Amino acid sequence: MKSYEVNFDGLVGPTHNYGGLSYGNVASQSNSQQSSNPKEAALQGLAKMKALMDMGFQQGVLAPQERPDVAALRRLGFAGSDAQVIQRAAKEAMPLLVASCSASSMWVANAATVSPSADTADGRVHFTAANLNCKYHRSIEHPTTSRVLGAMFADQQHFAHHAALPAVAQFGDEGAANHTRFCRAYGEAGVEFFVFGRSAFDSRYPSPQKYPARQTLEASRAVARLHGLSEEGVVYAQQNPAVIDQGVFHNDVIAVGNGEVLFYHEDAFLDTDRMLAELSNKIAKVGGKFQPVCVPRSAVTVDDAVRSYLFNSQLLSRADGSMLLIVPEECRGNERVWNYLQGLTGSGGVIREVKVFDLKQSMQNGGGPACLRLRVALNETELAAVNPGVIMTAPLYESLTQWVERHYRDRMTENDLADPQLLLECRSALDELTQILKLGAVYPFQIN
Ligand code: SUG
Repeated sequence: MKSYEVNFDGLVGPTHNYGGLSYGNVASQSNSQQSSNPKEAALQGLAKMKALMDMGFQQGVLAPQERPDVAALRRLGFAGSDAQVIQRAAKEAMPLLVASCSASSMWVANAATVSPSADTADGRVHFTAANLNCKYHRSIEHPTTSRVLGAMFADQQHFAHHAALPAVAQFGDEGAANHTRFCRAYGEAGVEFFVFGRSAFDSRYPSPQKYPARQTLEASRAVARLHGLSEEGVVYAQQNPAVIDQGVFHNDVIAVGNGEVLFYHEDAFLDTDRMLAELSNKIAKVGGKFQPVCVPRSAVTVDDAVRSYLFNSQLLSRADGSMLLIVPEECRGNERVWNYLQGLTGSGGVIREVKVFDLKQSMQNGGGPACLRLRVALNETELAAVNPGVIMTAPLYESLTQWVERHYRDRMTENDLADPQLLLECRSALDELTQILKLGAVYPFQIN
């Protein structure tokens, strides 16, 4: 049976702004308070989806969340009508209003961890929504994420959904941003690679000194258990705490894997040799031949990686077995990175082509091509069971583009977030979106 990797990209929501909300994420902090352009952000994301679809890849779309999150503000004690809740938050606690307006759900690599049916004990595709509990503005995403994923992958014969892990730092879980799967073919059993930043219960693992390690070993192990993965099908590795302190807040800022290939920076992990040997052995047991591609620090520094987002790229398999790397424009802007990429594609290795995309609106908040997509490996039968409303087609691209043109503002600052009119605009846009994507009622304003 045929199988595919389907990339579901997050559609950027209408409140996209630069809130400076993510301590440890260099771009988010350095662009704090700049004015953003939600319309441009959404169109840049849609252009990437369309381009990948046109290249013959399977492409889907994941809906944004209801923002401002008035219900979240009510839980923090702001009362009255919806407009009053927003006005009171703006007056008394602007940072909380900004957090409740974040369009951060666009970075769907953090929405969930997904295990394909070939790896799981019950032969279903498993999803665990990420609790994202390291940052308040992201911790409020998972209930809606679960409803949206449930509406996209509704068939219980093929899809199993798990609620987010307990919302405490000891089970900090950032979803697929710290998870990669290696396999010979998408429909065959693979090896799932979980990368954590620290251990909550075992002090033998070192922690970063400056910035938070968002993912714990205990969270990764819990997800593997929930998904029914076998011991033989899993490898755990620790992120180098020194790179977290340089701004590598997720492993997908310093490594990306696909098929039998791991493209990573020399400084990405602790105990790298042991990890590579374990990956090689376990991948061999499922019939694959592991191909690590290490980028030396002499060619690209960790700082280059953080600024250019070289590793936050999409590594895609082409029909001839070679691979294509989708990188952000910022890679072309960094001489060392760009030189490295020219050498890489010209070397006769597995990565043969690089395609560049302008994703500046998302990049300025620390979200590159890989952050914007959730990978779901599906066989033909499972793909047929996905809600067809969320699979990208030329007509869907057209209607989403027109929807963005109709509803989105082209400029957003902190002051705009305090405008109660914005809430009405967003709700009417999202109400229409759920019809376009055939999701049913998934947002709090549609349910309560
Ligand atoms: O969680 N930025 C996101 C970026 C997530 C990137 N995802 C992956 N690497 N997979 C974060 O730090 C910034 C929001 C603001 O500051 O307005 C933000 O949430």
